[in-house]
Amino acid sequence: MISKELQKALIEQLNKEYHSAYIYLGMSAYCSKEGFNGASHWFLIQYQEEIAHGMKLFKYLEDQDVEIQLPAIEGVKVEYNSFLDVFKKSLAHEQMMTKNLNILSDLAMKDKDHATYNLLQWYVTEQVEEEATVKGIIDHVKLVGDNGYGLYTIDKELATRVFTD
Ligand code: OFO
Repeated sequence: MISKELQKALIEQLNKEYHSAYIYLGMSAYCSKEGFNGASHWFLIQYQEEIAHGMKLFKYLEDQDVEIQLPAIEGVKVEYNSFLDVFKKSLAHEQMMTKNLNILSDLAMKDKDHATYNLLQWYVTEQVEEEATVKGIIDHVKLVGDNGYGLYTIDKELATRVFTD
């Protein structure tokens, strides 16, 4: 049985996963508007991944007989300053998610809730990959600066991303 405190925190995390998806949908819309169709596609895949993260948690909560609550998902912005800015904001968001997941893991560990701890480690590992990928993109964008052809090439590469989980 998951403790009440942890149940509440997991329900909040569920909302955060869907909110993340929504944030990425906004980022996708921004990139599309600016003509960065590859980046728009990349964020759309990111949106799908966050939905999958939410569904994984939703299924776990159901399996553990946690009473599901679905509070409102906060609205998001669709305006950013630049190609670089949108990826920087994406990284900052993922770093915040990593912090949350670490707090949740601490809570599961304190409760000696091995099943929940184990589930959370999947998310923690996923965060390492997500942060590294976004950092890599930021590095490339910084390298090309305002060079139009450079940005075009990065955008083209981002268009090749496929959905993995
Ligand atoms: Fe990218 O965050 Fe989900 O977990």
